[in-house]
Amino acid sequence: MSVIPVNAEPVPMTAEQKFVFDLKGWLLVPGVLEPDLLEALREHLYKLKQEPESLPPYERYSLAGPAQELIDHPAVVGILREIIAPDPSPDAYGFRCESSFAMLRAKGQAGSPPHCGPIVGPLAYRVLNGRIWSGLTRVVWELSEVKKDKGGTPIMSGSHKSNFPVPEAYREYDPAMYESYACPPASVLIFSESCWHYGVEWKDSTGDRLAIFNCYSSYLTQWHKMNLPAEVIERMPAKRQTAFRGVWGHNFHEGRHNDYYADDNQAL
Ligand SMILES: O=C(O)CCC(=O)C(=O)O
Repeated sequence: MSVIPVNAEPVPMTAEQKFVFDLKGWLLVPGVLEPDLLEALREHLYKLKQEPESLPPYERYSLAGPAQELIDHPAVVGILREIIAPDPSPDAYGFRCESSFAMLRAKGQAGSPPHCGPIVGPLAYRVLNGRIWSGLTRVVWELSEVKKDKGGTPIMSGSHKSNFPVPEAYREYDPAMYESYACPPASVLIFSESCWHYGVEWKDSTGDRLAIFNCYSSYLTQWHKMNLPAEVIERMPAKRQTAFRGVWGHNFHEGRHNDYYADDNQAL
């Protein structure tokens, strides 16, 4: 895939991407961000990590400033509609962005040991009638080049729908079991949190790993406690705001479906 402008129409998920996502539990879309946006994101992230007071308070978040463009970037909207939920109306997304963090990882630093998210219940991965439900989905924007076996977030492909518990031996990092990837900066990695994955040590001495980790679920489910103030969401376009709405389906009392964001309809 090539660079996709922020104002482009969402790129539909292809049949091949759907096959790969279902098979492995993850998908890599290389080099989709425009160079100017990439630059702005890298600058935002360094400020956020190293001099947050240089940003206005409402921009001190990995979902604010230029990073708010990533929430519904056209490179991921088409995919999220397929693996989480279609838009319930033209003015609302079917997905919610429920948490986010920025990563600046220097050579020698590592993240969490191998782990996975929910494997049963409403946030677990499943497929029915050809429709994917990736209950808890991680979208990682890689803002630095990632070299194979030198960093990134290796994933145990297929573990999102394993029928047997992952043996103890594979709950430690094993490069034969956890698949690494390589990509240029401006790429996006999308994976089911039900996959085992690993915050492996960054081994590249040519630069830090800069990445933004956003997490999504349906407007009907929630894992993470919301931690984004309303003053940040207020600065977003109306449809983007719906990614932060409350978690419910239908209000029989008011005869209203949950397809809007408002002061009294924010995720908790
Ligand atoms: O540190 C990393 O690369 C992985 C972060 C992680 O574990 C997660 O997204 O759940």
